[in-house]
Amino acid sequence: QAVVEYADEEGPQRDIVFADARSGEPVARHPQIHRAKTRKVYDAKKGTKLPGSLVVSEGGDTEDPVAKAAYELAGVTYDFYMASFGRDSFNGSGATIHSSVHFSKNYVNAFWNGQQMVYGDGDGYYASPFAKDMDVVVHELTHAVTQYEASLVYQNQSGALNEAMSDIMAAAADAYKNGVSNKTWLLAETCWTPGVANDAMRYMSNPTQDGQSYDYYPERYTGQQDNGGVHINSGIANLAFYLLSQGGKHPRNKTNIEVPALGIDKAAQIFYRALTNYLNSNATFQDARNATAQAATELYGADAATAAHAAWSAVGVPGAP
Ligand code: ASN
Ligand code: ZN
Repeated sequence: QAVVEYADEEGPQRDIVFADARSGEPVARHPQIHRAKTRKVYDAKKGTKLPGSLVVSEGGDTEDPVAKAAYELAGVTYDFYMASFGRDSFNGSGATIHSSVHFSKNYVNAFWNGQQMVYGDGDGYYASPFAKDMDVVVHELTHAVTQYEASLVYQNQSGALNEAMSDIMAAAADAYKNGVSNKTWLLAETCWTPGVANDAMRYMSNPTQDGQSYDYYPERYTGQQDNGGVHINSGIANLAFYLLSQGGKHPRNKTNIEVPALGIDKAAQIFYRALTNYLNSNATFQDARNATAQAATELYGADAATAAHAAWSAVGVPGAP
């Protein structure tokens, strides 16, 4: 798809033009969207009271490199969602993106709290400031998108799908910004273990490489930790997305299915359409299989749906065909 920029009496405008999957004809979507991003970043000053004091608003600047990163990367995330899906902020109608940095002390995490983004500075050993890592910013803001769309319940299989959508959109945004490379499939590599080169928090092309994630549905975690394994079983869907994008087989030969490569752009369109049109709050992996196959059919036709089915079969999620 292409972004068409022009000006009318209201000022600079931007429309998204997609090629119709069947006819190839250009179709302008969301021509009504003329909104721009609106960001606010706050300093929690190592406390836990939110949001803290305002340090930068839209169009402004700050000397604080962490606050500046939170601001800039919220902007990249907004631009990714607008350019890729014609989506105007996390709620689809221009909501202000609020972010707080310097949350708590030695805090090794970041999160979306239902209303805003919150970033720790890490402890300098396991992690450096999370707001400087684009994967983290897209991941957390995608939790907001999911909240407004499928509203996937944050436990068990629906929770693992919720987590995977956040990782998947982080990868897609990385490709949007930087092109596809091996780093596309690494998550939070910029902030994770600053003293260790070339590692990452998670690995989409080979999820078990992190020592905790799972990559094969029949072996999925069914215990109580981590809300029923939301950050563990997400690897199963992450790997399905990787295989649909890049093609190939299960990295540990759990199955022998060869998945055709659609490329990350089409794979991301398929998963986004599944998230926004078909998944409901208690969706399972089998529901995700069917939702992505349906979305693939509508966007790109029968061969893409076959590829989507193959991707889920490759990670052991049952279903027909
Ligand atoms: N950083 C974590 C996440 O977004 C925070 C959490 O566990 N909710 O998944
Ligand atoms: Zn998450």
